[in-house]
Formats: sequence, C-alpha cells, structure tokens
Amino acid sequence: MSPPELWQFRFSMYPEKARWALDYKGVPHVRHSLLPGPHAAQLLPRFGQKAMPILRHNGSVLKTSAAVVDYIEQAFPNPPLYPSDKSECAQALEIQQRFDAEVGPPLHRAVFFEWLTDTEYSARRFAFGQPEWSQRLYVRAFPAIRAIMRADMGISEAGAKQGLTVTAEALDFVARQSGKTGYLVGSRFSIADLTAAAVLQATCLPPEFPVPTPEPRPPGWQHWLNRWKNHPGCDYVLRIYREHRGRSCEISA
Ligand SMILES: N[C@@H](CCC(=O)N[C@@H](CS)C(=O)NCC(=O)O)C(=O)O
Repeated sequence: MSPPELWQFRFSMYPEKARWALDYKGVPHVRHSLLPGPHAAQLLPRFGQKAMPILRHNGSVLKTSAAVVDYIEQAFPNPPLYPSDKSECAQALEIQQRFDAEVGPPLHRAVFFEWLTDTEYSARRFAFGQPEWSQRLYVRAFPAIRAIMRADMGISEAGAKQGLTVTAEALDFVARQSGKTGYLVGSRFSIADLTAAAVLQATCLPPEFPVPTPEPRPPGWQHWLNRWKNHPGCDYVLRIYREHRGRSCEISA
C-alpha cells in the first residue's frame, strides 16, 4: 500500500494542519513542497485547484485542510484528534471551521502585507528547503510573483487592519477558552487546538514550526510579532506546539 502524499507550501498554516495531523498519528507520508507562483501550473491541470493542502491516498483525493484531517482521522484513528464525546466533537469541529474560514484569511492578509515588502526575505522563506540555485532564481522572479500574490489574496492596508482586529480576538479567545483545562474543548488536545495553534503560528512563532524565521526580519513583520509577544494567547500557542507538535513523519518519494 503506498503512503499518503501531501502537496503543500512549507511555510503555510493550512498545510501545517495536514502534516501535523499525519505527524501526530505517526503516519509516514510523502510531501511535495511547492513554491507560490509556479504552484498554480503544477496543481491546476492535475487537481483542478491551486489551494493546498491536497492529500492523495488509496485513490482518495482530499482538497481542504478540514477534509484532509477528517480523512486522516478515519483512516488512522489513533491517537484521536476528535473528542469521543459527541457534543465536544461538534464544538471542536465548529472551532476548526471558525479558525479556517474566519481567522486564517484575514490573518494571512495582515502577515503577508508585512512580509512581502522584503523581496529577499520573503522569497527565501517561501523557498526554504529548495536547493540554493532554485532559491536564487526564485528571489529574482519574486517581484513579478509578489504582484500576482497581492492581487490574488486581496492584500491591502485595509485588509491588514482587519487582520489585526481578528488576530487580537482570536488570541483573546484561545487564552480565555483554554483557561480552565489548558485546552479549547474538554480536557485534552483535539483538532480545535491543532487548528488554532497552526493558524496562529505566524503570529507567535513556535520554535517547533518546521520553517525557521531568522532575524533580522522585515521591520513591519517584527513590529507585528512584538505586538503579540506577551499576549497570553501566544503562551497557549507555544505550549500547544511544545507539548503536541510531535516529530515529522515525512519519508522520501
Ligand atoms: N480553507 C482552505 C484554505 C486553503 C488555502 O488557502 N491554502 C493556501 C495556503 S495556506 C494556498 O494554497 N494558497 C495558494 C492559492 O490559493 O493559490 C483549507 O483549509 O484548506
């Protein structure tokens, strides 16, 4: 039986959900790591979409992070990511849905608004893990790719402002909600914690996230990080990563 194959951006929050779920369950899997820009031509003809994660396994193709996690949960039940209690499970899935749909996109737009100004830094970070020649080429092509990304994601100053408000609310929420047990739902780690921590990783920078963020960083982004550094929501994100992120189960193709 062949292992699951995951198409991903290394630096990105939604693919992080998928590979975290695979790693958490100890499932050996192959990762295809793409670069923003060229990814569209690689994915569209094959899968009819360019957003990732995409997971292929045993003839099934899953095309959103929630569908990927759901598939992984059914195919590899242990350890579980869904709470066994029915109403807790519904609550955890509702939190996942809210972070996927309402927190991720505005937060992404705010972070990208700050990152993208620095060509070398953002291109190198997006191309992390690629050979040096490919990184150099990507840095040169990046100004054109950046223009497409800005248009595609609707990145603007107004969008960044909205991202700020949404991020503050999300950090307040995780700090408040995890206050009693340390977790968002019930008293153990679940898909709700995995999703919230993955979506908030670019705000709190857990060291276990697989792409490093060397200093000095673009000033706008450093300012973004400084703003949240002492927020109790970031303490939650860092703890969830430290205690539950687990090791990579990536294998070569
Ligand atoms: N709701 C989707 C969002 C997926 C998404 O926006 N993925 C981003 C990366 S984090 C992407 O691949 N963007 C590139 C594009 O759409 O061209 C999910 O949960 O999978």
